[in-house]
Amino acid sequence: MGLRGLVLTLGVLTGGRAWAQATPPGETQAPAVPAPTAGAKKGESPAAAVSVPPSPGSAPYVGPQPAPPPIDVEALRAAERAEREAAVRAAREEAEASLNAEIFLRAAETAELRATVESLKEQAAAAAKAAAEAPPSVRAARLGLGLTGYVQADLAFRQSSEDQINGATGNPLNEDRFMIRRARLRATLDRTYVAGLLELDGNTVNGPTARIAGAEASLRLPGPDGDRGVPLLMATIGLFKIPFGWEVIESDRDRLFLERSTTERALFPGEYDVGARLQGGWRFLRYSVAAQNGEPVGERSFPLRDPNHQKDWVGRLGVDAADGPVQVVAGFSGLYGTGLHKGTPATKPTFQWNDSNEDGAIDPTELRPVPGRAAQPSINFPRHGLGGDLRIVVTTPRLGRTTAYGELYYARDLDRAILPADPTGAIGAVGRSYRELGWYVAIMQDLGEHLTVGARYDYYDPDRDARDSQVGMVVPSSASYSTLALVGALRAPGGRLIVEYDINRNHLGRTVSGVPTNLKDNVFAIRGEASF
Ligand SMILES: [Ca+2]
Ligand SMILES: [Ca+2]
Repeated sequence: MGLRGLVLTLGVLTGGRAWAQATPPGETQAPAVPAPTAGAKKGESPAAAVSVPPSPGSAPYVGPQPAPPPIDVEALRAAERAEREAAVRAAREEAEASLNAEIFLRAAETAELRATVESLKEQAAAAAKAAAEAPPSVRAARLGLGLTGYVQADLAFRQSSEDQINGATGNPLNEDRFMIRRARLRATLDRTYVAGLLELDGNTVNGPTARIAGAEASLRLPGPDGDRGVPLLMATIGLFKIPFGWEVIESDRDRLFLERSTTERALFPGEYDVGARLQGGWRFLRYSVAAQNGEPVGERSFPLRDPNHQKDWVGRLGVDAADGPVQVVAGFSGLYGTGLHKGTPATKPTFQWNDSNEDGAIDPTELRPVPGRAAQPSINFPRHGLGGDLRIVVTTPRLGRTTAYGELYYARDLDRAILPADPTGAIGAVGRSYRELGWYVAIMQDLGEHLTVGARYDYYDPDRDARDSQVGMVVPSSASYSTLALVGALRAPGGRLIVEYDINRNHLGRTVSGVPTNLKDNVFAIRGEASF
């Protein structure tokens, strides 16, 4: 381009000069030649091109030499100059064109860059505006914070509901109602060697209630899978679920059935108790052992407190193995603890009037002295429970998960909610042990991504030695409860809509002839659940 033009110009110039030097003016040998054309190669001698040798046959000329034609030097120089100027002009034009092209290119690039910068500026402004209008993020003092929560709101219809008040407890007998069953907020701390948890619960089961649900502080030794896997050893102190069986420790937000089985609600009411726990796993083995106060949240007299210094020892040893689409969880559990019979204060002697003839007047025979009674001390009694659980989960690609599980409970004087045990010989106590037996089997089936159905049958006998008095005779009786729960759930990542029908069987009713019979108590319930 420009460079080549310059080189060409220089070549022309040097060639021209060489030719001018080789043929000085006045030389006879070289005739006048036309100026080399612009296409002449550099270095080509113009003299060689014009030498004409004499023809061999001609006679030698002996006369005076004709004067050579005069060489027009000025014309030659003018031609040379014109040629040089043309070359320079061409080179300049070529350079100018190249420069113009360069300038045009640069201008286009600059425009493009400017447009890019403007666009980036707009994006930055939009991002800044969005950030300014965004909701505040959760701040935490430590890394590893987790925040989850859910709401379970129920609408239930129960056959045994009556628009009456229970005289003993003062609670309404009507259970056809809307209810916030659980509204939980849970914050967790998850570090390599330290873990923590705080869970709060709100509900309207017995009126508006806000309470602590879980609180744990843990030290842990991570297993081979690191922080996310099961720790080799984790030592926890705080408020946590009683580590017995499967159902007690199952998360409420995972369970398909609205409530746990009757046995679980009798033996471990409320699930949570305060204590210390060691738990962990190695490969497929799982273990958990805890010492707890022995008075769970749902216990009636001293929930989450401890009226005696003995602690309840409870633990579970099990396996959790997965092979392809099949997962098996199984374990044995045991509990040994100490319950308390509440003592009574001393009473003074009193008079009692019993209007036996119902005339509204005091007759001397209706007055009766009631002697005072000394205070009765509280009495401890032992209690224990054993359990086994098995759960099999099979995942099929299209259908989803099929889960079959069951659990068996055998216990003595462990009931703390439905038929509380009190085997001591104190006044007002039952005076004998209750042997409790309960079990359930359940199956759940996913039907695609958004539908799950399930059925569960559970049985609970709070007193296997129950007797009944009929026509003056004591006869064996049953105090058992059984429930068939049928449930269907519509689920999405953020929540579930669950419909459940419970067919309850009990022995709380009496026939007209006085024989214990079923008290109609079926329940239909709808639950809306939202979770994050
Ligand atoms: Ca205790
Ligand atoms: Ca009377």
